[in-house]
Formats: sequence, C-alpha cells, structure tokens
Amino acid sequence: MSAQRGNPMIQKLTSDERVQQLAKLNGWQAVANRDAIQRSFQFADFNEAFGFMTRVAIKAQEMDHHPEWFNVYSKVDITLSTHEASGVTERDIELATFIDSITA
Ligand code: H2B
Repeated sequence: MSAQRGNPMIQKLTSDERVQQLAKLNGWQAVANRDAIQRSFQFADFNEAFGFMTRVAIKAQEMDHHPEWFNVYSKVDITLSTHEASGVTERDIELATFIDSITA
C-alpha cells in the first residue's frame, strides 16, 4: 500500500477502546454492520444546520479528515470512519469531540 500524503499510518481502535471513547462522546453510536460511528443533529432551520456544517467543514479540512454526512433542511446525519484504516480511529474521536464542543 502506498503512503498517504501527510498522514502517517493509523490503526483502528480495538473494540474495548471504541467502547471507552464512545462513552466520552455525546450521543454517538456505533453503526450496525460497519466499523463507524454516527450521530444525528436537529437544528431550528437550514441556516443553523448549514452554519454548523460550515464549522465542521473548516475543521475537517484543517484535520484532513472528512465526515460522511447527509443533510435535509434542518437535519444533519454524520458518520465518521477512517477510510484508510477501514474503521474508527482516534481521528474520528477527535472530530466527534470537536463536533460535540460546537453543539453543546
Ligand atoms: N477522511 C476520512 N474520514 N478518512 C480518511 O481516510 C481520509 C479522509 N483520508 N480525508 C484523507 C482525506 C486522505 O484521502 C488524504 C489524501 O489525506
């Protein structure tokens, strides 16, 4: 496998580590049938939802770690997984922690 630009190889969390880290987050759940975590957000309207998405996008670009997400009007569903590790890593936990911090 070729090296990824800028990103050192990263390891999936073990299932014990994943349980521990999920417990520190706010409302994130393991996805069924896939090594990923997800949370749904409900905002007052599209303006609030898209403002939130903009803040997450800026952080994601800084981290070079990007969410899978789905938006309809005031609802945003986010799934986090590290593609190059095919699973949840500390990068997903870091991004989820940031997302929690701006929606507290
Ligand atoms: N985002 C996520 N969620 N997982 C990755 O493995 C990933 C990414 N890899 N954003 C990054 C970009 C990689 O493609 C670039 C080349 O660093």
